[in-house]
Amino acid sequence: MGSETMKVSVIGLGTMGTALAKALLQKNFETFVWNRTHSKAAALSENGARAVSEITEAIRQSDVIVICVLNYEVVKEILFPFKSELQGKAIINLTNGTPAQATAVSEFAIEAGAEYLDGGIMAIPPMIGMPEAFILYSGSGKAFEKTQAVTTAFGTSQFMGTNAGTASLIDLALLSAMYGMFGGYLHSVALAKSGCISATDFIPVVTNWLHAMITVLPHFAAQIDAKDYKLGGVVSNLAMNVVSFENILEASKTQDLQTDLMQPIKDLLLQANNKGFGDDDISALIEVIKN
Ligand code: FVH
Repeated sequence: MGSETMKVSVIGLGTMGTALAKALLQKNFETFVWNRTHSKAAALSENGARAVSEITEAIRQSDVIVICVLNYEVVKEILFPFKSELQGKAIINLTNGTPAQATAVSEFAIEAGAEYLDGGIMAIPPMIGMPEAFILYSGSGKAFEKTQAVTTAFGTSQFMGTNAGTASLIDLALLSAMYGMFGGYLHSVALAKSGCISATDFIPVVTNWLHAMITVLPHFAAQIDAKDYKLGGVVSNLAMNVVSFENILEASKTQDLQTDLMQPIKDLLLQANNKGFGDDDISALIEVIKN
């Protein structure tokens, strides 16, 4: 179905929901919008959206329901009372949550006779509508096929399979990588600034370093998949990293910095060292993280 024939409702018009609705309007979808705070829906009328004041109306008007709200508690509050209205609809839930929450909403949708697609948005609102906006989906393959014009309007999509929880899992995995990098970066800036190097001057140094370290990840990935942390040759043995961490912690304390971000990594490295992974690459730390 093309954008000229498909009606889409967007439920939730926060920063992200508004960007999603605008992307649909740009592609000429007939777009219905509902938000708890009605003024946000009314504001989108200027862009051609059809603001509705009742959730039931948003559901009844369209074949495709996009929901993007604060969390899954809100998703349930909004959708669960209208189970009988959802028969035959395709639901695309782009709210951030856990795999278990995605699975629970998927089960509800299937019982209601709807097709359910769970999505993880790996982009910020200004990117929506551009190819750089990468969105992971999982759940109903039929819904993914049927709504391809909609998902393409949002950005670049990747279908991760029929387990509704997979998109959330990978979303959270990618966010973990991001928060780890942000946390490490912020600690590194605090150290640099304690030596009177401005955050701006530090940028080329730190970004060059992070780019270089990203190239080591495929080496670690091969070791992790093989459970052989010497595979391909050890580049950064774990025992040596424990010592580096002691230096980071000691210097940070001397510079009067909190070490709360870094201390847990040192503790995990020590655990791995004590378990006999000292001669292995630092990728062996995954054996401790896996519990
Ligand atoms: N913005 C971002 O950078 C990230 C990018 C990746 C994906 N996330 C996830 O998207 C979901 C929505 O995020 P958002 O940025 O739109 O969030 P807000 O601007 O804070 O809007 C929240 C919307 O949720 C509505 N809402 C909250 N509580 C209720 C409730 N009890 N009943 C009904 N609606 C509720 C809120 O309504 P209102 O306050 O305007 O009335 C907004 O529509 C989120 O999962 C991110 O993790 C965004």
